Amino acid sequence: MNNDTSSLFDRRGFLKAGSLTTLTALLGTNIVFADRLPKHYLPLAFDRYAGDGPNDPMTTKNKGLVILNDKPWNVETPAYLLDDAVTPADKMFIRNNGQIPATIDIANWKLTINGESVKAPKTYSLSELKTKFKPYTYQLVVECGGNGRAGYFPKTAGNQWTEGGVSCAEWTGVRLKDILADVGITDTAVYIGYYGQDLHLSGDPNQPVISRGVPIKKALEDETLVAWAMNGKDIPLVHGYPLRLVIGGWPASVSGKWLHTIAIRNKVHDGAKMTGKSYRVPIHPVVPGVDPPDSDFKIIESMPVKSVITFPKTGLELPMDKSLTVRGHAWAGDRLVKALHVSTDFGSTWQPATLQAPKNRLAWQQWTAEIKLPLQGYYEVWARATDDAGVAQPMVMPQWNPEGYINNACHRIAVKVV
Ligand SMILES: Nc1nc2c(c(=O)[nH]1)N[C@H]1C(S)=C(S)[C@@H](COP(=O)(O)O)O[C@H]1N2
Ligand SMILES: [Mo]
Repeated sequence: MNNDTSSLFDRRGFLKAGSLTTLTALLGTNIVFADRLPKHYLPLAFDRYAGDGPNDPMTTKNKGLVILNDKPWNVETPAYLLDDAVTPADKMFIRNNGQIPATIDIANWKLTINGESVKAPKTYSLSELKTKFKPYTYQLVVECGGNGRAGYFPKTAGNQWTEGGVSCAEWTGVRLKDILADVGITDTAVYIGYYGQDLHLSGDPNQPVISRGVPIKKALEDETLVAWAMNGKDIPLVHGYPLRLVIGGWPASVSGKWLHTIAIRNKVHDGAKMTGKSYRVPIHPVVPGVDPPDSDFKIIESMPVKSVITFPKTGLELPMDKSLTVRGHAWAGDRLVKALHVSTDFGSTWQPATLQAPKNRLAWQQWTAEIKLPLQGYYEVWARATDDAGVAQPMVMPQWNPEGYINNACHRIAVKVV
């Protein structure tokens, strides 16, 4: 049970009187046998929260997503719900640092390009963006830098993502490089930084929520999009409507939602969550539990090679003598995935899976493997991807880091042959 819901219980693990009122209000009806709820038991309706209003992202999500936090909304997708080649909106994880904008003035939405390294600032309306530049569509992997955090020991603070802080949707928009060519940038440009319209949790409009970016070289890649559509439709509000910066392969925190401004900086961008330890890892490996000074940290750039098993769901019971086709996705930040292997004997032996090419650069790749499980009993299926530089996923926890980022350990599922 997550921290957020544990506050509903008293020290002995029984629902607090006030909590029962809250739960009843959210449900819209009473819990008949509330007095018989076991200790620490949160009714399933809340574990798989159904949503309660127009600005509540869960009203647009399928049941089965897991709420890690609702202030701000952080919702993860269990691995088996990531089975689609292109992640649909209702199965896309949510990571917010502040409040979802309460109102979007779509008629007056503008994108401004400014900063030290533009010849002159320039502003575009949405319709100018859509008509002035050629649109492109790419499938792009968007993975939270904290995906996998739950696998670190000792535990690190933050949302305890397991495998599901990742998506690969089809984004449509214009290339940032085309916009910047139109604006005109100078050769002092080093970095970009985005600004979005979300509000700080405190409600203070002067407090920035998050403003991150990438080096100018990454910003000028073909696949770096200023997008207005996801999977052929308007971007859902919770994922950044009406405009979003989408940069595949790097921590998803660089893909700014509710985008209204991009600054072209003559130095490494210093917006909210660019500095200190945010989205940074120690320069040198550290002993687990040791937190070095900020100056010993570097910004996370390309995400490491990783894969997920999306079928079957962990816990499958398989009749004896039935073969099983296991499948999933693999991705490797700016790199290509070159091979995917599976093991059913805890990593003693590995067999190659069939691996597809990505739809485009920075998209994830589908894989399948036919496995045979010879005897009755408990098995685990492990999947391990290798990138085109020969780097493979670690089977166990990779280098621990104080903020719990970039855990790319192999995904495993349990299968029982009965
Ligand atoms: N404006 C804005 N953009 C943002 C964020 C945010 O809080 N505000 N969160 C970032 C982080 S940390 C992640 S992981 C992704 C999550 O994108 P999603 O909610 O569409 O899956 O959005 C990024 N872009
Ligand atoms: Mo994130």
